[in-house]
Amino acid sequence: MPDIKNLRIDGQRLWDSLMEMAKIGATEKGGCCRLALTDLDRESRDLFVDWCKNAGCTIRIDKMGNIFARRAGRNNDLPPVMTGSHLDTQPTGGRFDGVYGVLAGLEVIRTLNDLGYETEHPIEAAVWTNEEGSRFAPAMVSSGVFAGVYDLEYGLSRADEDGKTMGEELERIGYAGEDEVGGRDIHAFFEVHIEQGPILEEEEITIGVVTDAQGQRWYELELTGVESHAGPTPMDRRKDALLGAARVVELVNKIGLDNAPVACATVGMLNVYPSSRNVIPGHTFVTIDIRHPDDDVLSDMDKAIREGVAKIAADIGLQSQLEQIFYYAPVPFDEDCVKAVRQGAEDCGYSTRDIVAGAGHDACYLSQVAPTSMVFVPCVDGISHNEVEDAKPEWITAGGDTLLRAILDKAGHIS
Ligand code: HGY
Ligand code: MN
Ligand code: MN
Repeated sequence: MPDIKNLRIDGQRLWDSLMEMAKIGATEKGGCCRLALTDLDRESRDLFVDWCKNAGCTIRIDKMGNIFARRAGRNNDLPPVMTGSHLDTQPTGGRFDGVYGVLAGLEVIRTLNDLGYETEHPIEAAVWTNEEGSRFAPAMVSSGVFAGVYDLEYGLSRADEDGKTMGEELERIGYAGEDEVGGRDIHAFFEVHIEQGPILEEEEITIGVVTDAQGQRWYELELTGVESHAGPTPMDRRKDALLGAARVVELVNKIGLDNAPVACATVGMLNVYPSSRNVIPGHTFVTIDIRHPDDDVLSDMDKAIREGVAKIAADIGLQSQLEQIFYYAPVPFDEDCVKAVRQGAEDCGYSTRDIVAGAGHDACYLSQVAPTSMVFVPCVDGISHNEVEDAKPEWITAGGDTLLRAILDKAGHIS
């Protein structure tokens, strides 16, 4: 039985599993498009469940479609040590965002099986439904229900642009589970993920020890003016909703820059109505995403958005309806779990640095119900939410090795 100091995952097997999974929803440019609760999401879930069953896991699915693949421990009355992430992607997603954290959890289980390692606590590899918040807003909604941030009815009622709800789509793809969502003890939760930013690669650091995650707020803004003819309508008589949206894009960008260097502010969606060349747009729908690691600054940015939008609407003569649809405060991860990640990486000889997560992750909500931390690995050019998203096999292996160590630190390992 190898000493824990020499324990490593099978990096090639993890890489091969990632490439196999990447075939589901593969896009022309080498990325993945598996929107939440589509047939492709079902296919990826089915593959994951098959692989976990082959690894001797029992499978449980809850009412939000969250999947839990469990490897028994010596004492199954103890709460599990859990790891996991998401299989759903952005429309122009990559081969690693989310899925890496899911398959790294499976790789830990496969490795413990190979070694005949028994742990005191059971171990669970989880898949959280609709982490991305792309097809169904907001993001991380199912880990949010699990953590008690949202109730089940809210979660199941999230609808896509065609009005299809998560509840209907879970039924349709056969992942409307029976288990209650959350409300059970988790001994510790770890999520491994690509950084999705440039820091680790630029500094040539292999493992990011994630100490915190920045908070974020999402808004939906409807601007209503008056459709009118692009020809005879004098410029000073227009109530142009697209002009309003254009100024909002500028406003949001300025708020991000005004709170540099860490603030982020993005308009990701802009729908124009009626979107005809010779009609002055009467209506626009705009989404706003702002983030910051300091909750007070995030509040200041919120205030600047509300005041700025009101002024833009008044200047042009538009009606505006601004709704905040998502918010969570910056997350400090559990010190003990952070230490387990740092120690695990150092035991493997990997370079480390502390880092704050710029993206949202299910771990942000799990941290409300379990001691939690994350493991980051670099990604090429820091690019993610893009089909060219890429990572080096040695980075993927390093994150898996670190995850293995952190899990064993918490699960209690019996050789
Ligand atoms: O938006 C995010 O940070 C994550 O990708 N859901
Ligand atoms: Mn992700
Ligand atoms: Mn993502």
